[in-house]
Amino acid sequence: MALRPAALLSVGFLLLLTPGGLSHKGPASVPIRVSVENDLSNMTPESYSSSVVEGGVLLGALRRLQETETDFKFTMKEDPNFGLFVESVNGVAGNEQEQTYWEILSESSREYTRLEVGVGCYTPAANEHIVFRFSTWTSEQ
Ligand code: B12
Repeated sequence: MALRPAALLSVGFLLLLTPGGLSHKGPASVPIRVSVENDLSNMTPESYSSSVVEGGVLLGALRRLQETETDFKFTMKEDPNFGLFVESVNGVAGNEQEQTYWEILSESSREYTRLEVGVGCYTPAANEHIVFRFSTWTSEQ
């Protein structure tokens, strides 16, 4: 049976009245965990919960974390070729002379995988565990 124009209009109004019916909800939020490890300075590891918008980059989660957690802070510098390089986390900065830097890893079942891009490009998956580990680099890296 074909719906008459009046009936179609009523259905349209009902959809508009339904909570969230035709409204644009925006992208979903994806939870992630962020840990900070610094064995070089013998610091207690810290773990935080954050989130990115679906398809969003890790940088978004770090910014959100910095806004909500008083004990999490980070700084970055911009590289002309590769984008954003994390210089310091929680007040500890990498050092050219000492060959230290913040390595970024993804942990799953105690397996650590080094991210292949920086925080401005990496898209975390839901419930991913990102680890910032203060590390030393060698000239081969
Ligand atoms: C050496 C090196 C490093 C050294 C740099 C130390 C130093 N002072 O030399 C260290 C170990 C610190 C490093 C770290 C990382 N690196 Co690196 N690195 C390199 C490598 C092998 C050579 C760079 C170089 O010396 N070029 C010669 C000099 C003369 O040129 P330059 O422009 O001055 O080099 C600078 C930039 O390359 C910068 N840099 C190095 N790595 C990275 C990574 C990012 C994301 C940024 C923004 C800048 C940057 O540091 C160099 C010295 O200042 C390149 C591979 C390549 N072929 O370029 C990868 C490379 C640049 N690194 C890469 C990555 C992914 C990382 C990390 C994110 C790895 C990780 N998961 O931790 C981290 C950065 C984390 C953070 N804190 O933000 C990727 C970048 C890919 C991308 N599209 O983003 C590359 C291309 C390797 C790859 N996967 O193929 N890296």
